[in-house]
Amino acid sequence: MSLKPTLHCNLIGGQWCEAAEVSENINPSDTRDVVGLYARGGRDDAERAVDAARAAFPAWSQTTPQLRHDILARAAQELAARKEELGRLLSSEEGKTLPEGIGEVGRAASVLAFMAGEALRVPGDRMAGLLPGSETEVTREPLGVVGVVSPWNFPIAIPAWKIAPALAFGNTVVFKPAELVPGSAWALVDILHRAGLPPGVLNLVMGSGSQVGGVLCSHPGVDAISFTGSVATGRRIAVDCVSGSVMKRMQLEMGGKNPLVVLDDADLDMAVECAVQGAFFSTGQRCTASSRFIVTEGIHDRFVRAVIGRLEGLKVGHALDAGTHIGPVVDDKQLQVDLSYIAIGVQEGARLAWGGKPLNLQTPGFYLQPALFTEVDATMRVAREEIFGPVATVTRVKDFDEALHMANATEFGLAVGICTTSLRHATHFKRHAQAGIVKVNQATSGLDYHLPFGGRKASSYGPREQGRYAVDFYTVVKTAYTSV
Ligand code: UN1
Repeated sequence: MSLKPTLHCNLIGGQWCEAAEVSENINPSDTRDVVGLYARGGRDDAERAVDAARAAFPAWSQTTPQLRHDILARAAQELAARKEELGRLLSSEEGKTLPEGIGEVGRAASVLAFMAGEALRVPGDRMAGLLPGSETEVTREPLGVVGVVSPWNFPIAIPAWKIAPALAFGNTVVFKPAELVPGSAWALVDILHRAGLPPGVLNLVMGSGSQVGGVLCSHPGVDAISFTGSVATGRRIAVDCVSGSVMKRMQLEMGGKNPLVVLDDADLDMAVECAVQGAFFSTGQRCTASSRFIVTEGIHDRFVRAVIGRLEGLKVGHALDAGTHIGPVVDDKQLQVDLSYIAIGVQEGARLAWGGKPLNLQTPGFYLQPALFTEVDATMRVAREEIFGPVATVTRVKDFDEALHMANATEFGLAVGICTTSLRHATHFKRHAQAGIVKVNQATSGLDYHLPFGGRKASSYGPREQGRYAVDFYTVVKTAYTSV
């Protein structure tokens, strides 16, 4: 038996390839634990991967839907069968709790199974043309090479919901996962590769955003970019995507500052569950997390007391420990961001009603108590800027109208929620919320994989991800006219 730890390589043109550098995948629950060693590719690797994806495209785009279905369905089965093992890997590298990690792998398997079916359901239209005898057809074709750039907070589900539709509709892919979580990405690619993808159809290049991501967004051989990450990176990608000779199609999923409105008539227990689940589980590291609780006067004090009561019962700890409710922050950089915002909130005059302290536990990790700010004015930075950690603010409002206005008064527009028993208010809120996703009596985060996902304003750019709507991004429409 070799003592040398296995190096997980990039996949380029069907070959597992080493790279000039190697990175250690560190467990945020215990920084002494190296989860694995992963190749760290550079610009050359990315360029070779784009060439391989281009070369594979003509044949792959002509494969039958049945073949593409079968490969995705096989991969879905393996992923589902290995969800405990891969959930452990995911939780070890990202820090979400084991049930959350296993749940995410299960979700990725469901995405693959759903998208396998979508390969068989590519829609089209046939209509009478306007000239005598003219027949028209509207068909959809694959785009070409898709660059997938994914974030660290959903290390397997987000790659799955970008890669699976790309492949289902006949595109080839170069995939650059987030540097912090190469393990889940590698496992997903390995499974898809062994499920029968021809060489070059799916390429994996682990490496930095500036090098690998930079090549994908500027290379004329890439037709489209699907990205999830920060607004700042999204904007840079957008500029790169339109600056080259080929203007690339883009799907950018970025930040959120998602409100949860709680009205006087809400079921208090339900509102507290929605708030705590939406804001603090998965360590608040979800672009759909509720970070602004907007609460009407009559329920405000009871709501705050009950949320604090619930937070008191939550254990922050090692992601793999059975009793843990909230895992660590993903890394030191993000922890420092969270702590700096907590300090900013205090300076701005908000009241830190609960938590917000870093914790020293048995294992060295990036542990942070969830933080709840009250007496928050909507103009404060903690109420306006995305923090991406377990930090939420409570702002008191007079009535529903003020709550709705405040919910919409943000540059973001991803997910919004309301807790109410009033059909009138729920309906009005659904109609007037300026967001891609509206939840009534449900946490803002946690989404169904068969429904479209995406936001408005600074949160998103381009067509929706997921469900049947994925076809709009991953195919290009052709309109044919025929006279006989
Ligand atoms: C969820 O809330 O279940 O990066 C999914 C994110 C989103 C996905 C959220 N793109 O947090």
